[in-house]
Amino acid sequence: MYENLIKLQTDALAELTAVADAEALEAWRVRYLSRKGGALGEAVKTLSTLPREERPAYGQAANEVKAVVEAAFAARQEALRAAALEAELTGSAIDVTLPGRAPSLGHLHITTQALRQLYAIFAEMGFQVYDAPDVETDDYNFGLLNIPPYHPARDMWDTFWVSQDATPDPGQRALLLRTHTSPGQIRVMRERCPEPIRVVLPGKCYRYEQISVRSEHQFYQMEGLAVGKNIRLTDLIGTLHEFAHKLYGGTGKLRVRGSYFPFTEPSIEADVECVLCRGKGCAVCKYTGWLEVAGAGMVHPVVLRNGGYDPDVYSGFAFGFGVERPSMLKYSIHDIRYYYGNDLRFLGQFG
Ligand code: FA5
Repeated sequence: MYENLIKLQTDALAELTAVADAEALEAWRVRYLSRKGGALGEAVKTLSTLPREERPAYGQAANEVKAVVEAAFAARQEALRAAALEAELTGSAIDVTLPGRAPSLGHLHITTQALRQLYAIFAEMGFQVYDAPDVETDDYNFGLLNIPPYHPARDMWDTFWVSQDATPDPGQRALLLRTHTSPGQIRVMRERCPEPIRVVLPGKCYRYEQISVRSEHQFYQMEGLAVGKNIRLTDLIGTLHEFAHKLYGGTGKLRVRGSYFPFTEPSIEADVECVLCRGKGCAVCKYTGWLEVAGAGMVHPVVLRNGGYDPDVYSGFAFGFGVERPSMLKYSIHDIRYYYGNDLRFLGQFG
């Protein structure tokens, strides 16, 4: 055997046992097995300096050393990889006995909850739910409700216009986002005439107005409409009384005041006794002891006729109120802008 090869094999194997990580292993590989300048390659090169007859034996010995050293390298590499894997598995072990993190569940929006409570209250009084569109014509939102073009009462509802087509009848074609749920009155009357009607019409309304703690440019209203023979103002007041009693509890004391809406005659506004101070006077009711809850009245004969009902035979009542404001009172929410700000810290309180 050739001494230089034996020494090379002994040194290489001894150094390999001392190799403790991948970095040291790579340095070892470069030192012994690298094609350029590796000790083994250099030893093989000395072959050409030997006498011709010694070369086959030297070549065979060099190959044997190479096989031993390469096998030792592969074994060390595998051992280091297994050790690294073991360390990783034991170091960051997952404790499967720990309790899991519960995924947070969604829930109904505060407005949806309020709407459902209102549906239930009115369902007990025999009111069905009727859905009408958000995008309306000028005619349904105003004209057919007895508010013709240029009527000053239009100033009561600042409007988002969607289109204003120049047609022979602009009132008919101009599109807008409904400013209140009242246009649904005409739709349901035209659909059901001459049957009697008892419906509530919930939905989003849109107004081009200054946003404040009490006013949003998008908010929900709920409309009520009853049409039939011999429907009277006392039926309206009784219905509002029952509604206030069920929604606000307590004595549910209700009072009505004369008011004005172009589509009702007579028109009233209904107030309930303040739910917070029970009529004594507080900041929420502005020290009056009363809270306004709804605009209402007997359906105007013009509106009944526009819906297809003969006002000499039929009569009806209608009312409309905001959906957010009652829940603001119930939960003492002082700013309507929280409702649609999508802040989960607010919404999550009503799960
Ligand atoms: C109306 O919209 C009438 N259509 C109601 C009505 C229906 C009267 C049927 C007679 C017969 P008013 O503009 O007052 O009325 O609005 C009714 C309610 O909607 C208000 O009392 C309030 O609770 C709510 N509301 C109105 N504007 C806003 C707003 N910008 N933000 C939040 N709520 C609003």
